[in-house]
Amino acid sequence: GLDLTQVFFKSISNTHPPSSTKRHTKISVIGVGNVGMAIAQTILTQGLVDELALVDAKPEKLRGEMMDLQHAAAFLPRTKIVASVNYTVTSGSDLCIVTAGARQNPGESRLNLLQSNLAMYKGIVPELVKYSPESILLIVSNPVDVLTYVAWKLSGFPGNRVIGSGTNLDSSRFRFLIADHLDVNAQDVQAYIVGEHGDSSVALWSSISVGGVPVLSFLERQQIAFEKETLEKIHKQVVESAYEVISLKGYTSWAIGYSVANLAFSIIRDQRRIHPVSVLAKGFYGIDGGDVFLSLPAQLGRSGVLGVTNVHLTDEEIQQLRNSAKTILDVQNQLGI
Ligand code: 6V0
Repeated sequence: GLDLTQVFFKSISNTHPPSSTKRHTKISVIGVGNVGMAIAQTILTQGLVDELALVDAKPEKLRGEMMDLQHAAAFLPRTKIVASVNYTVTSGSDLCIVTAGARQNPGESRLNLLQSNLAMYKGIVPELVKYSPESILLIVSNPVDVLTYVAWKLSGFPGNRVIGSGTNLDSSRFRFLIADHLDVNAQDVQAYIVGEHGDSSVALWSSISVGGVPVLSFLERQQIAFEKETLEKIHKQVVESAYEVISLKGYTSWAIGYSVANLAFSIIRDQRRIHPVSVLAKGFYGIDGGDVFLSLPAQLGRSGVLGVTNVHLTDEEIQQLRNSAKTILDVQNQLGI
């Protein structure tokens, strides 16, 4: 019969040099729920990888989501999209993003999800390691800090290759609210929330700046009524915002999608940008007492975590960070892994 491919490409293939030697890049997303799909679609819009693999426990939903994304091919940078309940499909991934797991019901805390998600991770992480032994693991399921520790333990990977999305999302919520308050662009607001992704997170007030202007000292110098109260309200709003969105729409998806795709970009494209993400924190900022993952401003690149920046913390901030570490360690110690 007629080989359409040959007919179509006959005249073109001879005039082009052999295809480039550019490395094939691949990301796998485990769990195609609200969060996994928001991440997957944002990655696609960025043309970040050559191949995107999706895995979920529900084959029909998985196939439906794969087809729905594939049907957008005419509007997107070219990306091969594959999906299976079998982990062979993830083979050779540069980055594996895990979003599988139970999510919070309205009013439920993140820590409450631990037992069911722990059992799930015992099934997922060894499979990812088997098919992509050189990959970087990026953990999103909650409670994200403890599950990042779990993934590190189960994978046997070095600490620099296991990262939790951590307070990257909290920090972007923080930047939005500060920007909204000051009527500036959120991209010009530098502000970090560190520690646990959740109720004990720590806002680093002393390092907030807008367009290079340190906010706190500026306000003090200008003798503008000190806005500490407003700022504290903003942090409280950040902590409550996930609960609020969940009670309103049932889950969160768009902001976590963009925030994780942004991390994936920094890693795959070796951007060496600094993100507040969950990393092996033992030894930093006086955190001791055990191997604990929590968010610190970390530099990310092609080999994962390149380092942790030395932000100046006030004594109060250091104390809060240690308390946050203790909250996570207390949970971890009950895991028995
Ligand atoms: P969802 O919409 O219920 O999706 C979860 C998906 O996981 C479903 O499609 C399930 O079929 C799938 N799944 C269940 N078990 C397995 C398994 N063993 N293997 C593969 N897939 C499986 O939940 P949603 O997408 O809303 O949330 C996913 C997780 O992300 C939850 O744990 C959330 O708490 C967490 N989030 C973390 C955030 C962060 O900032 N780190 C932010 C938002 C949500």
